Amino acid sequence: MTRDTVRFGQGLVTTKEFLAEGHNFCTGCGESLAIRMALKALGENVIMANATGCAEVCTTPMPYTSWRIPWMHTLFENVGAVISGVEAGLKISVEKGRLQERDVKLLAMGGDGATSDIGIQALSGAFERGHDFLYICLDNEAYMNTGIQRSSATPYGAATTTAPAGKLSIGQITRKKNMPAIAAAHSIPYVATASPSYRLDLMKKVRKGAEIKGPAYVHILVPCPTGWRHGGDVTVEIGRLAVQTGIFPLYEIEDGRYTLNADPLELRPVEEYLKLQGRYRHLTDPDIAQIQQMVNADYDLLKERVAAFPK
Ligand SMILES: Cc1ncc(C[n+]2csc(CCOP(=O)(O)OP(=O)(O)O)c2C)c(N)n1
Ligand SMILES: [Mg+2]
Repeated sequence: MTRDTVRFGQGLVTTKEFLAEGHNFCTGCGESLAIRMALKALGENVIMANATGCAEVCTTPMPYTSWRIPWMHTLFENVGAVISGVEAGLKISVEKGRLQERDVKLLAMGGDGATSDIGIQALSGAFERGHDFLYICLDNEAYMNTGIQRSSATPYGAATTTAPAGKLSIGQITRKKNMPAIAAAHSIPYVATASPSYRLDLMKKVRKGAEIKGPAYVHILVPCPTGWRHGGDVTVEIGRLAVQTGIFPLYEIEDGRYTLNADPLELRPVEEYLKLQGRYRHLTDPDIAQIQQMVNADYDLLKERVAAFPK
């Protein structure tokens, strides 16, 4: 152990911060927490590409940057293609003898919109070609930096500016797209879900994903005080409740095999999670009962997948 490291599970993690202070993330932003943890897990030997979204807008107001690692901004839709190019370039450099070896990790990051909507084609291609990189989706369940518009990751019943709740509408009327399952369907070696409320679990998964050869995908649910309409002081609690209610279970999919990382013996009622957030304030008791049923069914399905691969 040196002055720059602290104990982390069986190993060590740096005390350095790679996302500098002075950024413009909102108070209590779950995304900024997740980024700090992920970068600590990876260390400084990393090249990162970042799709347009809160993480980019809040960190690089001209002429400043909060990134203490090599970082590039990509379009909203093409971070999967850009990281593919970086990886291919490094590979050629090794093949041509300009580099002895590739000793740098590659990280691509995008919001839920950049990942599950507009960037899914570029990401799918990168997975299919088998580039060696880690992709992190920071899922705050809407297009937040542009004004809380719904995405395909917005959950059923949540109010957004483009799926508002009212007399005739419950808000979002579609189900949340299952992006981890879509990533796993590419037969990539590693897929996981994570939460900044479970920080050691998050950091282990990020490190594992970056170290595994080939594409890896880590989907992180990040509470958003502005878009979800909750206080910045309950961000971590809301993240924990998402897991404990079964709304956002923590699991890994390795070569198609599912493992649950946190399996509460009894799930807490979804109402405990929903009632802390203004985006769900309009829900009636029957609406909440319906969401409870959906969550139970999804959780049962996940457990069936886990049970298919006994340890
Ligand atoms: C082709 C294109 N369409 C629209 C935009 C405007 N735009 C920038 S970021 C964004 C939404 C980002 O949402 P998400 O990926 O979920 O990231 P968040 O802001 O929530 O972190 C939109 C609509 C754009 N930059 N490019
Ligand atoms: Mg988003």
